[in-house]
Amino acid sequence: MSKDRVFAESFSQIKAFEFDEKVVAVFPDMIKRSVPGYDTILKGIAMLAMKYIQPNTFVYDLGASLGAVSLTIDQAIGSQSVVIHAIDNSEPMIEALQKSLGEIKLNNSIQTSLADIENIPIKNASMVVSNFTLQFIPIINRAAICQSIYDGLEQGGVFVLSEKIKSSESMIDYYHGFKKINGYSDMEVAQKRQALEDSLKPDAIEVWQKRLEVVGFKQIEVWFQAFNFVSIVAVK
Ligand code: GEK
Repeated sequence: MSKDRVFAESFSQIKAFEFDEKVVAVFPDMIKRSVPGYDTILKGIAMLAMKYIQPNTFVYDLGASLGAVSLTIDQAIGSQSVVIHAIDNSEPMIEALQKSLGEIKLNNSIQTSLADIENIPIKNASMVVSNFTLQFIPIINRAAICQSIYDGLEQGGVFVLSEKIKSSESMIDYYHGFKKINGYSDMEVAQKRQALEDSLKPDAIEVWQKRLEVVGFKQIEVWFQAFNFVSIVAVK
């Protein structure tokens, strides 16, 4: 696995963070060292997939990146004639995902789309997952996407939403300590924080819970939290 050194050099000017070729090449290492509990969250998604996915339905992996969620779900549920829609608007991500899908045997079908998740229709879904993606959508558009997810789910279907959340300065400080333990320098942490400033806008957990309630979800539970990272399960 190639090591993430994207912010290891000192830059005189920090460009906005992008999911470009440089990031794609180190993405598995980056996400594991940056998201507390990433592997546990994938296991939780596998468990929820086994519980909620119905045969012959659609599953949506919003902001699929290199397909970790789609592949985990496919493995977890076995052959169920499900179509997993893996959607991402980064061309290098989708190209790398397509390449790796060509090399493995799947139980179900994974269909990749290079698209903005704000423009894709969601229908006949038994599971929708956004594993750290809605945080990149403009805040003003988040309610509408939650509504389209709710509307596209079958009754009894599940939405799993993982997000970096707005939190206290002390929690952010603890999180930066976690990144240092994972081998990032102070400079890398500071430069990444600056690069993400405009693109990743965290909402408070209460804001997310309310938004999910307003669109119609009845059972909304936080099933994972570490530092300023959470994963919520919402059932229709
Ligand atoms: C994982 N889920 O490994 N439309 C489509 N894709 C988008 C959009 C958008 N509007 N905005 C951002 N993305 C993955 C990790 S990463 C999280 C998800 C992170 C895509 C973007 O290109 C990137 O691949 C992904 O969402 C977010 O479980 O890097 O913090």
